[in-house]
Amino acid sequence: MTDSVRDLPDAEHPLESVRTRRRFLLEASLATALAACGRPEQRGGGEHKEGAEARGRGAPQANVHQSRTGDRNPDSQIDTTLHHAMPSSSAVDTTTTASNVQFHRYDPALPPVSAERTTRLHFTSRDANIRVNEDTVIAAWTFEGDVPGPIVHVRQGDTIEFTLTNHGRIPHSMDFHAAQINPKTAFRSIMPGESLSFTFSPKYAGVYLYHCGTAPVLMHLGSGMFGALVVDPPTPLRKAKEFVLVQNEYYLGGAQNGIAPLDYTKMLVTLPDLFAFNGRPGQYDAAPIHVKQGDLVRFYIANAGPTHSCAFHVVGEQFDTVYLGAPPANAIHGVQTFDVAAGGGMIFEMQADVAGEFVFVNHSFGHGQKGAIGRLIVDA
Ligand SMILES: [Cu+2]
Repeated sequence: MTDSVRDLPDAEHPLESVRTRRRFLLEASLATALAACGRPEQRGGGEHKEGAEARGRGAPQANVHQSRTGDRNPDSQIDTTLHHAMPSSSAVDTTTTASNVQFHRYDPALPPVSAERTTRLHFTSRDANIRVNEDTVIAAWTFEGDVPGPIVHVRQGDTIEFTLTNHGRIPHSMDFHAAQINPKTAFRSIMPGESLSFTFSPKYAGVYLYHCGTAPVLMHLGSGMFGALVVDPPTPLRKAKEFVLVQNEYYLGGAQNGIAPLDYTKMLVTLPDLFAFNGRPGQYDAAPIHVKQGDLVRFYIANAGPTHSCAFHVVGEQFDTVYLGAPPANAIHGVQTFDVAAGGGMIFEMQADVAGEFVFVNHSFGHGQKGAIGRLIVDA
């Protein structure tokens, strides 16, 4: 039970009757479920850094490779069982303190696309303490130790060979919104120490969320397990200064050693403490994004939520083009603000023809005020 609900006796808490029923089901089923999972096994080999490897173009087909333990958990209902055993907040590692956790700015620049047509990704899921601003360090669950996880950049029709290795303390999984694949196998949860691999080929261009899909998804998304995958169309869009912004919400529990867990009960209430672009509230206000006058600026906006939308707006500018779906089609022009749904992604373009300082913001202003805000400096 977290600080925020500690003052309510369990029996009086509105969620507690649900929890009591769940606990009963848990106790009846957890032992069976864990027995079915067997012992975690470490997958050998593999690379731990994002990389690319040419495999020829061919006609890639979505494909799932089971790890050696994979066939023991073919039914994603295991998630439903396991999630009852989860804590109501991410756990704080009390062997460290917030003062040991340094801030780093998350680079919003879209990395260049590889010349190779096959991208091999090996992500680890792992716990990490992240300083999100001067006052706040969170006990996050992450892909690759950061929030968001790495920005991935490929082209439509490329092959992505993906492996997840779970270095966390609870089950995790991976759900790529750019994939068309059987989620019951590819997006299933794996236990700590296990790996799973699957292959897919993005059918459409755009900016797509990826996230942990382990139940309750709200808790895993809300604890930092998300990132963005940018898919270029076969004919590249016009040359531009390109930036990726992933919006998310934070729901903070009571800090221990200055480190705040993420609080599931607050996530259910859906009143966030903080909003952020790329995991750190206001980081691009403190250290703005720079372009030159005359540049075409392209923002890839993905919204991790877990709950609220992002009314993306640039003060003093208009979007010449917003791609609601796969570019270069699905374009609307002359747009002041457009809502990117939780779990969605859209591409926003503006010609930086006026020099100055332009605030970009979630124009649902209570949310902008809580950190979904930054500055674009157009240098003359
Ligand atoms: Cu997870």
